[in-house]
Amino acid sequence: MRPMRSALTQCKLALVGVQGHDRAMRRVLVFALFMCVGCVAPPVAFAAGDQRPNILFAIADDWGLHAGAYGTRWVKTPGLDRVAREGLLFNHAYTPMAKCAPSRAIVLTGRHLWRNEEAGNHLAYFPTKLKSWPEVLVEKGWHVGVTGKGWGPGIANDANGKPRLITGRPFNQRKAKPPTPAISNNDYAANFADFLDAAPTNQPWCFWYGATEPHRGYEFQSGVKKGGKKLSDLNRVPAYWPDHETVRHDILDYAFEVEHVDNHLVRMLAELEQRGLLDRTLVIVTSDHGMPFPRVKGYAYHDANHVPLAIRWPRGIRKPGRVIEDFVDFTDIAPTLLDVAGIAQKDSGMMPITGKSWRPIFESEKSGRIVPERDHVLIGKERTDVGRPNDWGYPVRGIVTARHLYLKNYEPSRWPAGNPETGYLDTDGSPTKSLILELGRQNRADKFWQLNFGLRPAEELYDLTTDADCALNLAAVPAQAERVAALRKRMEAALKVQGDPRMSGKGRIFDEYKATSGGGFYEQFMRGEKPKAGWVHESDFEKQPITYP
Ligand SMILES: [Ca+2]
Repeated sequence: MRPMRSALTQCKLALVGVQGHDRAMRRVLVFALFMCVGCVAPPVAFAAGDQRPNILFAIADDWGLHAGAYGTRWVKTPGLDRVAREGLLFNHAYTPMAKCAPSRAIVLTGRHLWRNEEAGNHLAYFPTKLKSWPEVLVEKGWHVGVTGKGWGPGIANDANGKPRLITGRPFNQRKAKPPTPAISNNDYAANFADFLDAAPTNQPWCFWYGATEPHRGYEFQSGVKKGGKKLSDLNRVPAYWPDHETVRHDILDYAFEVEHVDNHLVRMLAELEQRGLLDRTLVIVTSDHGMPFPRVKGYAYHDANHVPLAIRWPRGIRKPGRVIEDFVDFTDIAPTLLDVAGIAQKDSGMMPITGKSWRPIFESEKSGRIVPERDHVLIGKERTDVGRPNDWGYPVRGIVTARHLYLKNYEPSRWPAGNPETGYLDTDGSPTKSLILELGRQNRADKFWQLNFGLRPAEELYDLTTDADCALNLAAVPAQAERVAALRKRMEAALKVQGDPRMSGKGRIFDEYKATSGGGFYEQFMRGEKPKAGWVHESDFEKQPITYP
């Protein structure tokens, strides 16, 4: 679904009143004085003077861990690669929830989905009490803007029912002819230039670049026909999909859209360089979650939650060019940005933040593991798309360590990808999905259909060192029983500390929150009505009941 594009263009609210202007001005003057008396600027930002950076936050839609900097041969990403080369590349960055709206809510609040109430779901009403860091920056006098997709899909209104500018004031006027009709006509980089033109010179700014690629749809075979790629460029296909020409095309079409995202990033970096702003800007490049393919987007496997992350900030990052092995996640973004903006969490008006600032990583000179306690992340999911009876979700919690992924599925009798008769709505329609569904119709024991659409046991365990694709569940192997119990215990202890409703038998609340659209889909469909689900294909709806082997 791409509802945010239209939602954003409809959003015509003016920027809310800029406060704290005088304070920002005073800081600029203090900094100017500091420079005038002949001091050399300190190498890191957290020393004396106003070194608050500008912030460019680039977040793609559904871009997995595929970039030149990560060794992917079939996608060209000079923008991300440059940010990594001249900054930091994170090998273990995760979203705790691999679906657009709940993932972005975690980015904005610094709190896991199980602490974000309705915003833990997809198609959600964003609670008024959850303030976002862009809203805080606006209050503190920053110039804050967004192009493309901010938070969504869902509804974020204030207490008076007025739409909130949760990621800043929209800059979407500039359009360009896209490389394929499936790609947005938003000229993101030109809109960034408009934003910079509108930025006052005496205050820092923050820009959210929310590309709507590589979200589906794709122009089929555009990777080969327009991107100059070859099917043989793919060195492998993940073990959970068939290595079929259709799947290879689908992956390369995704790659072509990734390159579109990166092209605009390259232009934005050049724009900053040309204006002499690049080195005083903190650039973060990431994605809300993995690929919009079966068993990835909307799931809780490694490829779903593992995201690209590169950060460039010459004034705040020591010894650029480092590769970081610490486990970091999206709850860390809010505290990091408040930290670099010089805003204490207690002065932010935000609900208590779970994550921790990346400042120790920025200021370290080490590569590899830096902060010892960053040795795992917690992940999970509640309701994503509609389509199950009673608008139920598929609740999961999990823990990722350097060696393992452990998952607990709380309702294993439910269909993980959504009900078959209602088109497996938790998985976007795609050539890969259609192919695997067809394999399932020919044989319900087909391993690909089972892996992508079949029922799951209550617990899953994967050894990431031998099975990064998470295709071989070890949870039922007797030799693993102790490990399963230890990971479950560790995960549940951490979730209890956070007050996760699932840990106190109140997890049903996530199923009871109303969806902003599509609620009651299953019941309407079963009554013979034709509720809309534009993100799947007509052929995704199973006509025959599933006879499970
Ligand atoms: Ca997304």
